[in-house]
Amino acid sequence: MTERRRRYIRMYALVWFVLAVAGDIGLALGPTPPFQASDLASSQSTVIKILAVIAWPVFSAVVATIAFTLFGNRVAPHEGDIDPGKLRGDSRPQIAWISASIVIVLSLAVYGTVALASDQPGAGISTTSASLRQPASPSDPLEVQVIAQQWWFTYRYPTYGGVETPQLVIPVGQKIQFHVTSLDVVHSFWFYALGVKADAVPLNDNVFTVTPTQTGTYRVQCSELCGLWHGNMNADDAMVVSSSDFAAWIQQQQAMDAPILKYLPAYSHTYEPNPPAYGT
Ligand SMILES: [Cu+2]
Repeated sequence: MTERRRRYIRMYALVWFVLAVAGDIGLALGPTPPFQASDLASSQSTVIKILAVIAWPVFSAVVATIAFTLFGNRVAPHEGDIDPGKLRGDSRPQIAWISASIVIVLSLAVYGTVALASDQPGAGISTTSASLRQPASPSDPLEVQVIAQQWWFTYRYPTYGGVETPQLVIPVGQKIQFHVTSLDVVHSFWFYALGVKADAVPLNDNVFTVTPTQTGTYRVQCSELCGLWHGNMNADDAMVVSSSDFAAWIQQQQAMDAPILKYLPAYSHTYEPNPPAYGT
């Protein structure tokens, strides 16, 4: 290896190292995404941070390689031909590249799978039948149904007589079991602050559990292109409130909804589209 080449590799390593370390310090100490309002959201922030810290040095290596290939490898006319080095037949960089890729990909796959499994025990498509439940004990999750339809969301609370509301209000510190379904096309329920996004599919009951940890007013929106007014399918009035405020609110909703409740279909985890879109 010529002295020029050694200097070149040392310079490359130094630039990569500085880029990687500076970026990683920034990522580790910098602000996390502003979705911290639930148990799920905090663990997602941690996962995103760890993935970013691992990915940044790889990204820096790619950028440094492109920069050095473009600018560092130039040859002045008077220098004549130089040997650029060969990868073929040199197993060291090949083995290093393949082993590093295997280690990074496999460890991220294991980490991601474990994090996902521990966040969402029992999540997925529900097979239980729906029923109007008695008010939950504090340890029981509060069931809240999200019904997507062109082009808004409504919410039903089976614990409170199946009352349906256009606004989402949930109590802080209480485990909430969302049941997401749709009346027409595929939508997606995205409650950014809670760190949850769930597909709303007709005739499917998509279940996930989350415990909100901060009171506040939040945005929910549809994140699946669902027709002409998809862009308007959002609301800034989803609220996480204290349990006494929730009790007062749900009582008020029940009183308001009482005259029309009998016209609603019975509470169910899915609803037949009307007119039926499936079969005849
Ligand atoms: Cu939608």
